[in-house]
Amino acid sequence: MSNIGTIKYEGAKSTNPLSFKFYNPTQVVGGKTMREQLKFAMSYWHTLCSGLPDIFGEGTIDKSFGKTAPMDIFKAKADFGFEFMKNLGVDYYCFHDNDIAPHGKNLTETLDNIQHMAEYLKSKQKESGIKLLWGTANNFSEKMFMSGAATSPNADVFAIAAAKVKTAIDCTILLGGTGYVFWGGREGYDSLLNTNLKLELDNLAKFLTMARDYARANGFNGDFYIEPKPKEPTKHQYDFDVATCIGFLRQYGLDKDFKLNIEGNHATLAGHTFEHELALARINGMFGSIDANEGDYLLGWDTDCFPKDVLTSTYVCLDIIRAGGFTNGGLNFDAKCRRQSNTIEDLYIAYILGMDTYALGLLAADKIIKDGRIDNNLKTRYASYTTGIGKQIVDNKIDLATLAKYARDLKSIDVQSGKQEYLESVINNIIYGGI
Ligand code: XUL
Ligand code: CO
Repeated sequence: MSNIGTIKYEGAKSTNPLSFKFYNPTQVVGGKTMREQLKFAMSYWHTLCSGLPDIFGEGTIDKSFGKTAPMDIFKAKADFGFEFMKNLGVDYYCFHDNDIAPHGKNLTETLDNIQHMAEYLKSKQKESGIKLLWGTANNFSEKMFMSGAATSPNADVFAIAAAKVKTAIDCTILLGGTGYVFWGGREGYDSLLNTNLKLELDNLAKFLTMARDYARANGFNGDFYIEPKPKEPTKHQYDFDVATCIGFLRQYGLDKDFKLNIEGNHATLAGHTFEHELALARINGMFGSIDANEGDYLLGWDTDCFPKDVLTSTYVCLDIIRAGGFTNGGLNFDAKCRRQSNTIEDLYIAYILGMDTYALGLLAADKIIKDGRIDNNLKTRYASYTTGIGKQIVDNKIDLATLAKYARDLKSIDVQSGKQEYLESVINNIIYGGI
């Protein structure tokens, strides 16, 4: 345990690193408190498990929390995690099956350990009021998953992955989780020379369908999420981006039960902005949950940095508001400290950074909406579709030949400026106007 106590809101003038400068949980923004709007969640894996290794070196922080026996270590992780969330006022958490319990000698022992620890987490939830946002299964770390899980060429691996997902779903239901995530892990390929693309994609859909049917039959009425990511670990991940996932889910009839868990760093790896992915999910009714983190402009992989970019958090919050806020989803910090930030104090400060960044984003997004200049410009830009020929197009009341005749009779055409720089200056004005 650390000796760091409750983190309080002290305002922007505070220089206390262990205080919120902008996140004021009880402050009402857009009709709800910041706490209700942002629904912050702790990622179990980064926060309680990762010792911060990189490919050139071992971990720099010990996360065994002073214990040596495997089960004691995992209980201590949970104890620390719940104290950490309570101190920060983080109301939710997310976990993979293997984050919460030690591996056993075989699959059955491992699954029993996970079930056992889920009971322990249930008692921790009860005494703290903290809730589970979503659960998932780690079907990518162990050697047997080297060629995928649901898309493994080996049917026994498919079965083991199914057993793990069944237990992870059971635990999610036990803990009252409102979401269940599938991040593809190693569901993808490196070479077509050894890959049966059609069978792998069909199998992936079959796997998700079985998981959906099992969970629904056992009382899970939350959302399933696919978490898109274009590459890493494989060269071609099947869940490349939001558009790819939506196409896949619709093709296999899964779009009624599945939404998307959208991660900032995954979006940029796919060559998109975070807000592009969110907006595309929203307009397709698939906006679910968020893994809030960011990449590093100079590094081309999933660096999982804590969010610090207020412009991005502003655009993300604009989209959350436009989606009507979170329902079953929330804002999970799928983020880790840099390898050199290897103290518990760094961990607190990293969450404070992330929470303040999103508080600023929410405040700015609310101002942008109330200011109205961005929305009004958008309305004016598309005004030609609200009357006359434009309205007929929108209402499906016109055909190609009639349009062609209309076009031939046009005397002049005036396409207005897109005013991008003006709009960007409005955003700067709203965000930084108070400096
Ligand atoms: C990997 C990643 C995962 C998922 C859950 O890039 O984001 O941690 O969020 O499996
Ligand atoms: Co993630």
